[in-house]
Amino acid sequence: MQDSLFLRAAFSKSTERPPVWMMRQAGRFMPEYWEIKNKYSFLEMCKTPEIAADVTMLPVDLLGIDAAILFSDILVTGEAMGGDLSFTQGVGPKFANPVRSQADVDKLLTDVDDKLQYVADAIKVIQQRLNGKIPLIGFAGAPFTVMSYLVEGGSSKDFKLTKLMLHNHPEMAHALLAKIAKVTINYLNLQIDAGVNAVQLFDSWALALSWDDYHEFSHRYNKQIIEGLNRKDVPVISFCKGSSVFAPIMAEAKPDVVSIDWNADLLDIKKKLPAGMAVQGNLDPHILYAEKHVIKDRIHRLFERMRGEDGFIFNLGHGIMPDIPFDNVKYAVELVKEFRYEV
Ligand code: 1CP
Repeated sequence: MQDSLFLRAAFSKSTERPPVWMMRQAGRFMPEYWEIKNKYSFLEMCKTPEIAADVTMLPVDLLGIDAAILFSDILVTGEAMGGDLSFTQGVGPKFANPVRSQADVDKLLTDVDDKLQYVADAIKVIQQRLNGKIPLIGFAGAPFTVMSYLVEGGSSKDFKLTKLMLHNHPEMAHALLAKIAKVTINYLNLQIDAGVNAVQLFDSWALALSWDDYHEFSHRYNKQIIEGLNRKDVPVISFCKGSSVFAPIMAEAKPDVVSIDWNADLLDIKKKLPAGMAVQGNLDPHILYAEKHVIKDRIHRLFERMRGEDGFIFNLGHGIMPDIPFDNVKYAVELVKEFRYEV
């Protein structure tokens, strides 16, 4: 497994071409996903190991990607801590009991490994199905991003209540973030013990934060988490939207890979990181709506830019949108897999 393209690239070893996987590769853009989704609720899918495994395998079988990602969600930690979580089609995730006061924070549980055991069970089933073919990536939400859903009670455009808590009640925000961080360390270690080959920390909404707030309310906890992992030979990928600006700070937490949004020039970012730290990214997912010649041109441009660089995992700058045509995603994966640098 350590010889796989993905793990070699994650540890900045040389590869004949960049490995490819895509954030949200198992999801609504796939007709086969809907065949399963129409029969179960989203949380039932996550909590039934055989179904989670079926969905994890869809992009392995249909797209031929170089790494699988566990089918679950970043919000399962918030649920395990006591959040009343539901996912409704067209509405998205909701917490019916948002965290708005110190009493709400105090009520949240931190000893929740038992409640997340279904994830370990799913990982074991998935690894049997993968049978050593490609690595499996586990993941968790970063404390700031998970906090935003707990405080807002769902998705948000401006994170108004979350930022008000940071600014008016920083001690309350820190108490909440510290609790989520503790749960996240245990949760990712549980995934590592169950057999994932890499882990990714998703701080999707860090871009909402100012430079100082990012240090105080996001980076500090992400660093704690990365330091708390029993990494062994499991690489850690740190993703955030906002990484074009925050990547050098993200690197201080010492992940093996920094996953970059699409705003930055990937090579420029890589040069700002310590030697031996890999990058992942960073195609604008909207390119996958475009015509095939555009997709080809942009992927080849990115590869040309990264020519000669070890430690490059091809991915999108953020997740695949649900209405991106499946054929375009498949075409992009095939392009990457056929690519070889000409000498
Ligand atoms: O294929 C994969 O990537 C694995 C499964 C996966 C992952 C890694 C899912 C399944 N969710 C996630 C992570 C996740 N969930 C993130 C971080 C990545 C990102 O920024 O895209 C975030 C922010 C969430 C929260 C979430 N869960 C949303 C976003 C809402 C918002 O605020 O914009 C949504 C819609 C969900 C539900 C969900 N999670 C996953 C799927 C396939 C779905 C859709 C469920 C359905 O079919 O209705």
